[in-house]
Amino acid sequence: MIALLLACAPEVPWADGVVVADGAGDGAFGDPDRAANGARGAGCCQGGIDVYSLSPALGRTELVLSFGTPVLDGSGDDLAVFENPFEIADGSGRFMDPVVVSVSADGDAWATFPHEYAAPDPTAWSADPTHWVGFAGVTPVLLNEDEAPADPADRDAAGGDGFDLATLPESPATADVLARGARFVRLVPASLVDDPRTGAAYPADPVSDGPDIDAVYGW
Ligand SMILES: [Ca+2]
Ligand SMILES: [Ca+2]
Repeated sequence: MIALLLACAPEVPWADGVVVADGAGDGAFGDPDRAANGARGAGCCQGGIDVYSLSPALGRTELVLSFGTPVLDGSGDDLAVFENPFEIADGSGRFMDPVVVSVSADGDAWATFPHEYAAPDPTAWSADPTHWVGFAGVTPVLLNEDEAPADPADRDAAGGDGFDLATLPESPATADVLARGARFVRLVPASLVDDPRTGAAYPADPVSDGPDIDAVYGW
């Protein structure tokens, strides 16, 4: 019966399987299913709350989700990550929690999307979104499955950060993704990833407690 129900479950355009969520369960935003249930963004100027907090302080160092159907490399972007960044009311910049995004065909070999922190001082935090190139967790989320449905592939309508499988660096993992599609997506807080410019981890906003993942869509 369970197998029958699963077989009949409607296909959703977002990654709806939680594969790895170490440290999940604590706190108000400790349920990783909130990252696997579609996006419920809160618009330009406030952070959505239908999210899983990928908080390094709580031992949450990565989140791995799976797609029901592998995402193939089509024209332009192929997937989008929705976190909960927002414009700061006083105009001083954007509240962001940058995320490094990787994909895999088999959940074992990973290909990471190119990313670069282009701030003049790479050792200091910048609230300018143009300095965070190729990261997720940068663009506010307009798509809301309940209140503001939108094409997740339309950046102007949906918000979020788009990624193109064709931009992955050449590697065996990339070749596998391009041949079979991306079945898995891995999200890691940038504050846990070393910047080759500095040899140290990317800086985080001092008031941040980690990225809040709302959803990842593929098409
Ligand atoms: Ca593509
Ligand atoms: Ca969500």
